Amino acid sequence: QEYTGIKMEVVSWSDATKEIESKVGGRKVYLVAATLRPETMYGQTNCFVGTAIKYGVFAINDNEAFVCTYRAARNMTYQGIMAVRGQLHQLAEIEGKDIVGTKIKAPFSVYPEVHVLPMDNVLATKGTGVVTSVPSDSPDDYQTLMDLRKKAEYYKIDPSWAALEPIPVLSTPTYGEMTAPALVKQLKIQSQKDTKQLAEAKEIAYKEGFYNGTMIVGEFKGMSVQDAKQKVRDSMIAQDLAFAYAEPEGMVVSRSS
Ligand code: ZZB
Repeated sequence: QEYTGIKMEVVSWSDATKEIESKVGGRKVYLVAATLRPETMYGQTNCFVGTAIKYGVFAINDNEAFVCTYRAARNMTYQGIMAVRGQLHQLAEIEGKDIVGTKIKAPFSVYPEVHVLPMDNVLATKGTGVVTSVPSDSPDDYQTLMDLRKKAEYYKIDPSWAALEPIPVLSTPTYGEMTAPALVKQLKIQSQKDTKQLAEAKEIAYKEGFYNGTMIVGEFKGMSVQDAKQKVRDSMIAQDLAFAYAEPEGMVVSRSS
């Protein structure tokens, strides 16, 4: 599984993670989100972590550090991402619930800065354990964002962190410019706990976006999603806003299986 690792630079830590700053040796710190949809990055409104997941802060070199699961960092040491092959240098450990509220940059997004929010369905065993959120095109992201808005207090978030509106990124003949909200409505999904319907919605959204989608924002506006996908990815990587991250064979656990 070839992901794109999106580098979301920390702008300001949440109250519960303020002490991290003293542990990173002046490095720039990035939350790293693994995505299969680099072409949708224009529509990021927030980022998700699992509240019960443990994350590490790992040095990449003298200047940069990544926040992700230990498992993902370990994999990265064999992919030329860290300075020394096979060697992991952990600077700190953080719990997902504490990262919530941190403000980070969202590269290529219409919204330059976004907040970290909690999601029930983040898997510690997939990608980096950090998920960037594109509510226009990901049913899971859209539904979770709606849940958070409805029950901000229950989820222990400041409502303003979930206030950014979904941005139309691509257009499809069947679902228009907001594929995810359209599918959530059509499949009568009520909350992020409706995991079966969400898996189905995700499948449909992937296919519809990939085979029939046209970009309606950004540098590749007017281009088919099939053609734009790699170009957006290459552009992000060339600007050092992203990198290739592969999940070793047999380690991929899909929410839909
Ligand atoms: C942004 C994005 C925009 C995504 C979209 C999807 C969609 P898959 O196919 O099951 O491998 N993801 C990544 N890591 C995790 C995790 N640890 N736990 C839960 N979800 C995770 O799914 C890959 C996608 O699942 C990734 O691509 C990421 O969300 C999420 F418009 O990144 B995506 C129709 C989907 N649309």
